[in-house]
Amino acid sequence: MPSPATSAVSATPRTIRIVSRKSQLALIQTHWVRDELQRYFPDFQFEVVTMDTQGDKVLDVSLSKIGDKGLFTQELEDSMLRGDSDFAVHSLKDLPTRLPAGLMLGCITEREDPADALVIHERHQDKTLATLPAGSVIGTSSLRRLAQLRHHYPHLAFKDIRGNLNTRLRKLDEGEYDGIILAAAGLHRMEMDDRIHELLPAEISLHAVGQGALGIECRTGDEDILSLLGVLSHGPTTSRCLAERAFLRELEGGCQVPIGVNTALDGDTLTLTGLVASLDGQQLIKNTVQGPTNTAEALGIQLAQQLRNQGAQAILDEINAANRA
Ligand code: DPM
Repeated sequence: MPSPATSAVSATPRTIRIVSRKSQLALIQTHWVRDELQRYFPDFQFEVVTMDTQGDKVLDVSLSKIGDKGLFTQELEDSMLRGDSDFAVHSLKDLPTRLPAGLMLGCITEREDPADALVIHERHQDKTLATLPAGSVIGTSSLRRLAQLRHHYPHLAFKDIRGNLNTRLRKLDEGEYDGIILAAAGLHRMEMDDRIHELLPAEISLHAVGQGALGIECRTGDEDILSLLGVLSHGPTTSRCLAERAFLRELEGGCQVPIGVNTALDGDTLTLTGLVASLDGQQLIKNTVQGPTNTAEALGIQLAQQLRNQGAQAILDEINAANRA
């Protein structure tokens, strides 16, 4: 990393307020950002302000039912817009693809492994998703995971699970589920890699848009903050995630629709694979596009249009109509 002396920042040293959710994972992520910035900019002071969001409060309703309009972000955004805080650290996958007026995605950090992972109950240590007994109950509230796993493992049963990572792991350990699906990245950040029983390859589960990366949101055009955040920005992750987010935005999807992606970078070539699935897992509509990294967002839009032509629109219309009903 460049030493603090070489990172040219025009901002005058002051106290910067970072707003965060209170969950253990959210705080681990926010504290990592704070500590990195403090190391680069020792003359600034970084303070963390915590808040609950609707997603933390409404725990008895499935994610797909409450919708995704800033479920985990709105209270933090209001705080920035009031001027009570300067930027927010989110799991990028929780940040809607359209942000409120006055706010922007200031920086995307280097991504962890974006794969989904199976955490299994100890009574099944010798099993995998493929070999679990018929009717075994897998916990997830992600329609994306549900649809793909139903497709590949029709012998399994699925049950909603909500709450932060610690709550979900407790519910699993207490025996309510035979296994649960979580993002490997979250487990890794909480130093719980040992709980990962099986990493799901892209052929089985395409991950969520932005999974494994952090998105830092700030006020539009706040040059002081943007110049600080620049040191945490990761070019390859940014290209991949901009393509993924353009794909999701073009499909107008959020938590309520089973949409998955995978991206790879080879030199200057970006490969984006995307999927729209029907809830019953019967239809998986999938395609791949490739092009130069500097056309990342155009690639996302192109892929969305291709999936529409392959029949994805009918699936999306059906799900959206059911959600409105
Ligand atoms: C969103 C989803 C989930 C979270 C839906 C999805 C998972 C819900 C579930 C939009 N946000 O992925 O299709 O399975 O019940 C969330 C997690 C992380 C960020 C936890 C997880 C950590 C990993 C990361 C919840 N948001 O997915 O296990 O930084 O990507």
